[in-house]
Amino acid sequence: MSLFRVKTTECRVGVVGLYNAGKTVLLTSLVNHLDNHDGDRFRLGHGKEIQTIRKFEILPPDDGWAAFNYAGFRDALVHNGKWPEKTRDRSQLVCKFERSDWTFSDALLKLYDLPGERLADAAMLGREFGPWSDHILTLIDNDTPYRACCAPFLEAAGAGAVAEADLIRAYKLAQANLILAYKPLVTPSTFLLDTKGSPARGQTATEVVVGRVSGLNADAEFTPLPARLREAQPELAALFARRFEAYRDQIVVPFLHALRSCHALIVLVDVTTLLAAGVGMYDDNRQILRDLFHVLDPGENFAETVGRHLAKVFLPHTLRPGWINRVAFVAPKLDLVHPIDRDRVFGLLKRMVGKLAENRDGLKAEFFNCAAVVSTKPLPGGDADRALVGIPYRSAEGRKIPPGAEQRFTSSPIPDDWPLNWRAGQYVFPEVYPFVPARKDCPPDQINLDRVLDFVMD
Ligand SMILES: Nc1nc2c(ncn2[C@@H]2O[C@H](COP(=O)(O)OP(=O)(O)OP(=O)(O)O)[C@@H](O)[C@H]2O)c(=O)[nH]1
Ligand SMILES: [Mg+2]
Repeated sequence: MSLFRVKTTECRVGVVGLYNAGKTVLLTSLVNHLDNHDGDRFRLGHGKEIQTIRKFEILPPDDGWAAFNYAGFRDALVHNGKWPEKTRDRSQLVCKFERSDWTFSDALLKLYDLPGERLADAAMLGREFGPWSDHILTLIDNDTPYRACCAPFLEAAGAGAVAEADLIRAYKLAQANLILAYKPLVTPSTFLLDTKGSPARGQTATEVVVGRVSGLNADAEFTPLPARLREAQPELAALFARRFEAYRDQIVVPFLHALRSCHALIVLVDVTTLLAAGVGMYDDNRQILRDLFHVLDPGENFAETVGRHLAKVFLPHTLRPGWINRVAFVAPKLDLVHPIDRDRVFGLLKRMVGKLAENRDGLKAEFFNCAAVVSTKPLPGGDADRALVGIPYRSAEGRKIPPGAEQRFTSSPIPDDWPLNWRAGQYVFPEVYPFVPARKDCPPDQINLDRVLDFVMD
């Protein structure tokens, strides 16, 4: 520590978003840029002057947390041209460094990664079984595609008296229909990604349900229960309530408490996937973020603002209280969109989640369009048909293909505003292999990732 660096400023940042939104890639690229910082390629301090990072080191994670596998992800990206594997459990990366624009303090940054599937359970926090059931059933009732997917369950739950096994079977079929309709609000989320990290697979609902559980394990399954059934079958209601509570305490509480104690959140909203997957995924993503903001309650009142500033100056970082007062909303994978459309991605992001931020008192929110690992180039002269160049990752039929030569592909034009309705497949943004220089100390090209970090560490 230099003579003037008399303290450490701890900054806890949670990264959240639906599965496949780009959280793990963003974190891997971010840490790679901090580890091998080049002030020209990763401009901190709001870009006014070139800033430097010194003495970067990775520290062990806090108790109870698995370490984020930065070295493994970075190695796979570089040497095998592989994107990181999907996240199966929550993890944390702790690192320490000095920033040239921070004169009196060095930085202790704690970053949290979790599987996107778990966000669908956010509504369980702070709710008992009855209110959670009502919340989920109201969502189903008021959404036509949801009602259609959940028809088997609604029918079973509407019968006079129901057997536990029939209800669970019907709910699992309904959840499988949701997965096949690209609707991510699947809860309990262990149906989609079980506690061992194995994801649901299959082409039909009957295939998807094989071996899946709706709860902690096969002996602790539950479903939401309508108020009428909770009254008519109190033993079943009590049994499901016990299983729900065990699930909530083991699966949901640990990661939501960790997120709640963060100073800042990076909320990824994958605009390209929402356009590609249809209006149902857009609606669910908004609902999931609404539920998440309800339980995390970001923002602060005047007393908390004063308390936070005082604590920053007078308390050691280990005793400093934490609550979320900054949220960076990020539209990732910007390199999959042609440069002439990139401002529109920013516009769509703001349009979709702007209210979420506005409605919170004392919350500082900013919006970014961003690429963590730029893996395409615009084709010169290809503006009119949005032509890009990259190494294709999937065939036209959606099968993964081995890495080959760079190819020209086109991405869909981005609309000025969200359409009123659109179907899956109407917009296409082909996946590409990552482009990461083999030289380990040369991080990938990024767009606006530096601005995101600047904002959340401010
Ligand atoms: N071209 C491009 N693709 C990206 C970028 N970031 C993510 N992707 C793509 O998005 C996929 C998912 O990224 P992840 O970071 O694993 O997503 P995640 O949010 O961690 O997903 P879960 O672990 O399932 O919650 C990757 O496999 C890439 O195909 C990017 O900056 N550029
Ligand atoms: Mg991940």
